Amino acid sequence: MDKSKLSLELYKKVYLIRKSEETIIKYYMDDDMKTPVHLSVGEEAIAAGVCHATGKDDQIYGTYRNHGIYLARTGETDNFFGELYGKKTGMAKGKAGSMHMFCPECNFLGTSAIVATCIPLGLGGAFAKKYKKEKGLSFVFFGDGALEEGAFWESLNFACLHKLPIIFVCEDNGLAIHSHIKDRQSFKSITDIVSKFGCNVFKEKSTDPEVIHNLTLEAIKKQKENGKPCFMHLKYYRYLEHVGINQDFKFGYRSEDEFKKWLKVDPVNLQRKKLLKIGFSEKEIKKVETEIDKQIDKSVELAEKAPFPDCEEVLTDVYS
Ligand SMILES: Cc1ncc(C[n+]2csc(CCOP(=O)(O)OP(=O)(O)O)c2C)c(N)n1
Ligand SMILES: [Mg+2]
Repeated sequence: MDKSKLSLELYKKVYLIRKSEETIIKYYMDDDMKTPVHLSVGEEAIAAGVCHATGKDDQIYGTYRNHGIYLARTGETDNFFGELYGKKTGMAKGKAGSMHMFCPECNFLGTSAIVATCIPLGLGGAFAKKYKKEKGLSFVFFGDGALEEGAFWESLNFACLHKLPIIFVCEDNGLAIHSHIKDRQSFKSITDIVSKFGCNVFKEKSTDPEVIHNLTLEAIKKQKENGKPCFMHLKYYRYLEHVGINQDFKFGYRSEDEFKKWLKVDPVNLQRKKLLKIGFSEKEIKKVETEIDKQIDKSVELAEKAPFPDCEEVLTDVYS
C-alpha cells in the first residue's frame, strides 16, 4: 500500500472510533443505551494501528474497553449501535452490550468484562492454530491491570514454552480504575521480565497510528521468523473516567495538566495534521469525515427505531 493511502486509511479508522464514541457521549444521558460504557478516547492509535496490520486469518480477543477494536476490525456501525441500544439488530441481538463486543465473521472472537480472562482464550486460539497448522496469529488485547493476574503469567509461560503464534498487546494507561501502576506492581519493567520468557518484545509510547501499525508489522514478521510469541507494550492516556462519559480530574487521582500534555499528541489530531502535511486538502479530509459522520448518524437512527429482541430470545444463544 502506498504511504499516503495508508495514512488515509488509518485516519478513517481513528476518526470512526473517535466519532462513534463522541456520539455515544452525545446520546448516553437519554438513557436508551442500557449498557455501561468503557470508552477508549485517547487510545484510538492502538486499536487502529494494530488492527490495520492484521489479516483475515488473524484472530482478535479483547476486554470490556473494546469499541476501538470492534470498529477498526469491522468498519461497520449498524450492529455496533444496535448492540448498545440493546436491540435485535445488535451484533449479539442486544444481549451482550458494550462490554462483550465480538464479530465471528471478522475473526474478532471475544471480549470480557473480567480482567485478563480473554488472555487464556487467545492462548487457546493460538494453540489450535499451531496444532491444526492453520494460518494467522492470535492477537490478545488487555490492560496493564491484567499483568497482576495469574491468567496472564500462566498464558505467557505456556505460549513461550510452546512457541505459539500469539501477539500479546498490552494497552498500558497506567491505571486500573483509580489505582496507579506504581501502587500495584512491584516490578519496574514488564518488558524486561517478559523478554526473559523468550518472548519477542516491542514497546512504544507514540500515539501515532502509523508508528503502531509499523511496529505491529515488525512484530508479525519477527513471530514468523523465529516462531516465538510477541509482547507489545503500548502506552496511552485514558481521557475519560474508567466507566462512563465524563472527565474525572476532580477526583484527585490524576491531574488535568497531565491530560493537557497528552492532548498535544492526540492520535486523531496527529493523523489529521499528517494528512495535510503530505498533501491532502482540507476539502478532501472533510469529505471523508462527512461520510463517516453520515454513516454513524444513520446507524443511530436505525438502532433507535429497531425492535427489542423477542422475549423468547432470553434463553437462546446462552449457556445455562
Ligand atoms: C478479575 C477481576 N478483578 C477485578 C475486576 C474489577 N475491575 C474492572 S476494570 C478493572 C481495572 C483493570 O485495569 P486495566 O486492566 O489496566 O484496564 P483499563 O480499564 O485500564 O483499560 C478492575 C480492577 C474485574 N472486572 N475482574
Ligand atoms: Mg489500565
